[in-house]
Amino acid sequence: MQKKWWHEKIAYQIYPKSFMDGNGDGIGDLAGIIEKLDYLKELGIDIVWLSPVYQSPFVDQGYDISDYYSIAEEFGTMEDFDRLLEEAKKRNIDIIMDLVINHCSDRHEWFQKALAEPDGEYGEYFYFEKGKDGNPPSNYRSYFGGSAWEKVPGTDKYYLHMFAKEQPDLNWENPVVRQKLFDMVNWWLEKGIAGFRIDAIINIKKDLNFPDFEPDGPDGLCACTKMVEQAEGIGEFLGELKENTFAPHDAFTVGEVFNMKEDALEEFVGDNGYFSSMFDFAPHILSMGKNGWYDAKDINFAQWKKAIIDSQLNCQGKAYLANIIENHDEPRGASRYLPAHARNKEGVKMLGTVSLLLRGIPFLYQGQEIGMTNCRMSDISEYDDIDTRNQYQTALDAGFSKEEALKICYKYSRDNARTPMQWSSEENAGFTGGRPWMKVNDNYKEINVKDQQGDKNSVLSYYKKLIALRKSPEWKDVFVYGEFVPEFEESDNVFAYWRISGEKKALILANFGMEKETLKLSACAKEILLCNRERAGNLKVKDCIELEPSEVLVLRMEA
Ligand code: TEU
Ligand code: CA
Repeated sequence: MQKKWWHEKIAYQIYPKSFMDGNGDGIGDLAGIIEKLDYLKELGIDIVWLSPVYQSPFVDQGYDISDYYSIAEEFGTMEDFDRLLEEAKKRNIDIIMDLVINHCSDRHEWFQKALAEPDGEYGEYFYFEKGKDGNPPSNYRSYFGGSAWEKVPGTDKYYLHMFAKEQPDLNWENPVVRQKLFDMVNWWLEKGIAGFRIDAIINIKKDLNFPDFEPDGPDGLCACTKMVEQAEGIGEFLGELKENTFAPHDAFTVGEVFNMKEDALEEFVGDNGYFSSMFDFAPHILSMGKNGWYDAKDINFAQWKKAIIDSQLNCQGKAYLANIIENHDEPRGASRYLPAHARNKEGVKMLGTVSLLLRGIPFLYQGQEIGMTNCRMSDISEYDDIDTRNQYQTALDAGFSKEEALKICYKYSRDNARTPMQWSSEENAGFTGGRPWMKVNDNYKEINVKDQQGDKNSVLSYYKKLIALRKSPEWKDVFVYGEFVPEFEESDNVFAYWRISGEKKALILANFGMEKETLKLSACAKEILLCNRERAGNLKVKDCIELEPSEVLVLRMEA
């Protein structure tokens, strides 16, 4: 593969509303992010992805944009944004924005104009379709539940919204819409951002016949993704987007791509792909329920390990994926991928190690580096997320009690990752001097940045070492470009792999089991590069290694 400027980078996702409040109104903001740039620098971060900071009514936390050219007043001003760019640049940190162009907000000027004159120019910016025999045009269920079609008031038409009804889908078939979006993307790139994380992008291509499908749930509807999966021709849109915007700026782009057609990997993210990279969601989709969170399955170690290994092997030499443990749509990895006995400091370090040393660009999510966990809420009203409310209701409709439905949210809610960042053991975890917009996790006194900064055995201190190892001049080539080779694949408890670049070889060994594991190595271990426990520096038996439960080792192996 061709080398690219971003291959060696470590990225970090900020969820602005919950990162740091700079002005005491209880909501995170740009000033707060600026305050914490030194913290990110010290951690070893090179690229910051900002979840949406555009003007928005926040029905879906900023993923419903009402003006692509302004900053939400909750977060600050365009001057604050420019200052953020400048301050980041001083520290050699690149900023990438969230690009939400499958849909906009129903408060966006385009949609307002479309509603005012459905048959006019702006009606063509959206999918306005006639209903069928008094019903919506088709039987699609939106991502957030209920029909994906909503009546256009005063007409016999419906508009399509794959997500909330306040998020009307933009009509990508209309060249005027595409041009306006391209202009906007270029405007931001010219401002000096380094690229974008691209939201829900697979949804931009529709099957314009909007066919009905066999219902797949008790609501009699079918997932709108069915239509997306059979729509042909997304490549033309994505190619045009890239050529008109990203390519001339040499931008870094990472796609949020679900439901991609098989074999489209290189077309999407190969050397000449539409995007630089895309997230590897293979481990995350394992626990997706058929009808919702209520029938979601716990992660099974063997399946999880296999999903990661398969992705790694599948993209080797073809693509460079973006690896995550969690993001703003997922529960916390520490509460999800670790078996119960390993849900502790050492386990969190182990999970971080096996993830960050994979081939691909690591994206940390705020709080992951201190081991933040899911948050227990005492009532559904404590949740803000639109999808959590929907999933709670779906569980009730399926016959679960309120208590059970709440438990389900505790496991899977998107708000698990959206509680305020835990900066210190002070009030509100040091996130705000005001009243936080969302509950702070009760465990902030045990899990917070400040305490971990002063503790050389903390998760945070370990993450710094881990990132430093990955970026070290000596090991960079191995961890960035080296081959990935799984090891001890048949083991029920051990996750292990090699990273190999020429003569240089590293072996990563992690024991997710409850018992000690003795591993017979196929080569001699020369040195411990990193370990999450105290080990007396030297290796006793060099071709045979004992691993304690929740222990992870990164070894330099004989050439
Ligand atoms: O998510 C897109 C997506 O496809 C969903 O799988 C989403 O993860 C799911 O609804 C989770 O419950 C993106 C954003 O990451 C998400 O935050 C937004 O809500 C969504 O797009 C709409 O913009
Ligand atoms: Ca604020």
